[in-house]
Amino acid sequence: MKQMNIGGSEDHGGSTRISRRTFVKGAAVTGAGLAMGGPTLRALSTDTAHAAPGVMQGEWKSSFCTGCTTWCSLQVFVVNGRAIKMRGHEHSQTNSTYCCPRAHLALQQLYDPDRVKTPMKRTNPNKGKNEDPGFVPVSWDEALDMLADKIMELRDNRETHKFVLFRGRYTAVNSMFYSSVPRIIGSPNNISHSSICAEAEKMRYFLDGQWAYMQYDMPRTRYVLSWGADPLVANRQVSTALRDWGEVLDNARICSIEPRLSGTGSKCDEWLPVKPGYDGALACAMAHVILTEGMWYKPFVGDFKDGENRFVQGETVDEDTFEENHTHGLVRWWNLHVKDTTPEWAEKLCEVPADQIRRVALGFADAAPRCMVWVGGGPGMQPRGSYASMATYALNGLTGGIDNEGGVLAYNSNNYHGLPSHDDFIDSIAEEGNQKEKIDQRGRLEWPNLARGVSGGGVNTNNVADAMLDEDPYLPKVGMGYFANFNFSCPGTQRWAEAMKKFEFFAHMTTHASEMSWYADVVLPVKNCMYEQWATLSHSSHRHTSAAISSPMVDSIWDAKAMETEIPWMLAEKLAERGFDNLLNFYKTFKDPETGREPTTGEELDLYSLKIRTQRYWDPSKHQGGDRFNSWDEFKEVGCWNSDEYEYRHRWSNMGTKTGKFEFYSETLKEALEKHAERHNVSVDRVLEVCNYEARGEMAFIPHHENPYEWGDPEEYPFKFVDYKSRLNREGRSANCAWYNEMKDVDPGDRPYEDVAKLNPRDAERLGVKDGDKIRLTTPIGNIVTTAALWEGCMPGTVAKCFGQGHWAYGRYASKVFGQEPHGANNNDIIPADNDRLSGSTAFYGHIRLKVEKV
Ligand SMILES: Nc1nc2c(c(=O)[nH]1)N[C@H]1C(S)=C(S)[C@@H](COP(=O)(O)OP(=O)(O)OC[C@H]3O[C@@H](n4cnc5c(=O)[nH]c(N)nc54)[C@H](O)[C@@H]3O)O[C@H]1N2
Ligand SMILES: Nc1nc2c(c(=O)[nH]1)N[C@H]1C(S)=C(S)[C@@H](COP(=O)(O)OP(=O)(O)OC[C@H]3O[C@@H](n4cnc5c(=O)[nH]c(N)nc54)[C@H](O)[C@@H]3O)O[C@H]1N2
Ligand code: SF4
Ligand SMILES: [Mo]
Repeated sequence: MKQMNIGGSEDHGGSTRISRRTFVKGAAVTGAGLAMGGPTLRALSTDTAHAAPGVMQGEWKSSFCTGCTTWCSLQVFVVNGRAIKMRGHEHSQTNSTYCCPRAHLALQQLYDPDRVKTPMKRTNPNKGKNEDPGFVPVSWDEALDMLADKIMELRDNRETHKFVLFRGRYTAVNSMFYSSVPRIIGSPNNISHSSICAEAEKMRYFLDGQWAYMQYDMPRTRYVLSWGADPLVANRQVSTALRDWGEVLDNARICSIEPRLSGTGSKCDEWLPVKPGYDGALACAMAHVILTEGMWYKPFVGDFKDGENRFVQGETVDEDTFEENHTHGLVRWWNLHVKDTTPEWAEKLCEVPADQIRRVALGFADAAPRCMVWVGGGPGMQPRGSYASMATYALNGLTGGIDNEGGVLAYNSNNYHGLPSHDDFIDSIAEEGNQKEKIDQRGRLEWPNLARGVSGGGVNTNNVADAMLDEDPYLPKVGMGYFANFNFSCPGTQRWAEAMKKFEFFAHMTTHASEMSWYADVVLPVKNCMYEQWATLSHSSHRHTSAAISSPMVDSIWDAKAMETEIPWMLAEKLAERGFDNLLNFYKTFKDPETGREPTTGEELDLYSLKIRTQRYWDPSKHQGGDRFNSWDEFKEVGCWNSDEYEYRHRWSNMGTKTGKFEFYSETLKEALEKHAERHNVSVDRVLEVCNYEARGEMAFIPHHENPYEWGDPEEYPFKFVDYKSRLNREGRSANCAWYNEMKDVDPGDRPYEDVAKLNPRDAERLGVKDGDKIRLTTPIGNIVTTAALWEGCMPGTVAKCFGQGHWAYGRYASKVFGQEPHGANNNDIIPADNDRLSGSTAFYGHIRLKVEKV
């Protein structure tokens, strides 16, 4: 009944902004006038009669942000067809009017003079880093004719599986392109970037059934362990965190567990500098303290039947003496591992002092259940990282900080309406092609990729380069890529430089020419989906989901098309001209839900697919909860739908694991691993051996410490590398924004216009390196030259450097000389390609040894 609480003072953190937002929401509910906010906004509105002198006249338009996986709902101030300012969406119950600094960079991306302005084709048949592609402008017709011919050749030769579609970021209608185009053509190869993104963190699935991102109940929490995550800078609640953090600092204790002083670390109570790769030991030691001290949260976990705590260091416990409530396997976890994981044992490994481990563990448990471990990619995205990722997350189970006030919550259920199915448009040629093994080798013995517990359930993005180089299972011939730049974003970039040469034909759909475009045969300019087309994205934070739409709100400057709708429509027309009309017929089923009209152009498909996707919000006959709008026009005006509020504890004993409980001994992982082993006719131990884990036997099914697997001999490569995201990174895409360079010192330890590597002053002194010196960082796979910055926020023995710069083929700021010389250096040139094979995740941390030399 939240919607009806017009002007009420809901407890969202006690700020007055709520009442205004609720007021606006109430207006939508009752269908009354859609007021666009208070007097200040009115002065900024199109209502010229009320505009204050000197105030720019324009309109706040609904949009969302693709800057990171937070996907905030945003608004854009548009004046005379130009976007000039960003803010959070006043109608969202999630980030409200807050946005992070990266939202503003989106304006510079939109108006970047280095955008691709028209389709281009390659004139130099040779491909390679040192081969200028010789791009020349072509018409859309010519570019798509070339692509359609290549696809028809695959169909004629019955080798449609040799078509590959790479996807990075996307919008909520992506399946109509990403899933449907390959399947209708006849290829199993839609390859997303997920495994270079966040799969290891999702190993929480094997404890609580969530193969998903999480939200965090910041206003109510009393203790935060920010673990290999930097919530004020990265991760997936940034705008909400920026709004709520002051309150969290007032009400809660915050500890940052990271090898470097992060943005969040500089705004917290305590920093636990953990040696890279030893998070599993630290987490298990905390669990040991919580159990031996009898501090677990009994209403969630349960207790000894007679109330006597038998968790004594080194002693096994009879499982029958303990009765669990909403958890499973606590005593088995204790007996197999945690009974021995004392803080003193962990200190030797992770270098965090034992008394600090003890104190933090007790403080954390004392706040239970209003406490949370906010697990980021740090502990998990490492070879063998799955088990550390699970170990850090297990503390949420011990303290009941899961699905509870002040704890870790799942996302609110997604309320988008489904899109039409492509099943009726798969012909026999396509069916045959779709049966072929996927190019990324997922599901093979050495690639369990256990997304959602399924053997081969998750993608293997970075392995595609090796698979192509080995032509195993086969060599793809025709590729398309959109919103992706694996030549830059995947560790071991050298492999992609070679692999991309092997495509007979590659089409890159992009706003900016990039390293991947360099290997393309045609470059297709796409619209910026935040401003230039119809689109939607949704996200959860603050116990709500909000889904916002964008629209063609600015005057388009270049000849660009919408990536997931207009371009595939045009391709479908070209294929139909060549006698293959299945894709076009499929898109014709995307009828306007208001009028029943079939789309006749790509623009119409763009609009109708959005209307279908959001139909539950604006069509009362389809309503399934949350904000209620009475018509498309009414929804379009507001542009943002909010779900009902998240209900605490609804997942307790209903977790989506095999037992329905929070599993400290994971029956769910056991089943998944056994199925994968069975598929290959081997034992689970053999799977673990092939996949480079230390665990054998029952250890395979519990969170535990594994020694990090490292590349490079410690004698030759004495340092460890700490890679992380910049506060200004819009993933790999913002480095050509002037503001990015100018304001780079918003990252602690960084410098404007520089791409520095940070060293602890004590290490630097030993090496004779001074601040500002040029240094070479060398790992077993390569080296980069960069500028040294001496910084106490870097643990001795480590080198910390932001990911994001070092583009050699982006724009005028990102590259010194386009196509030749980068500005700064790409971390992925020195990060060896390795994986956490259970999750399928690419490794970015823990395994990278390096040496540092003055040049
Ligand atoms: N600013 C910004 N925010 C973003 C993005 C962005 O590009 N820029 N991208 C979005 C995307 S796509 C994603 S997937 C999410 C990812 O969100 P996160 O998973 O939170 O990713 P990172 O910020 O890379 O966090 C990894 C952290 O691990 C730390 N770390 C490195 N090694 C270790 C280690 O051994 N142990 C521990 N404990 N920590 C370690 C690093 O210092 C870093 O802070 O972020 C999203 N948010
Ligand atoms: N070392 C290191 N590597 C990382 C990470 C890290 O933290 N450290 N982070 C990883 C993570 S979490 C992720 S998700 C990946 C991301 O990596 P990718 O999925 O490869 O995506 P990006 O590099 O963000 O951008 C891809 C390309 O999209 C194009 N582009 C830019 N703007 C737009 C637009 O508005 N629309 C369209 N259609 N195209 C556009 C440009 O060609 C750009 O190069 O990188 C991963 N790589
Ligand atoms: S947190 Fe991410 S999605 Fe939200 S405004 Fe910042 S960059 Fe955009
Ligand atoms: Mo990501």
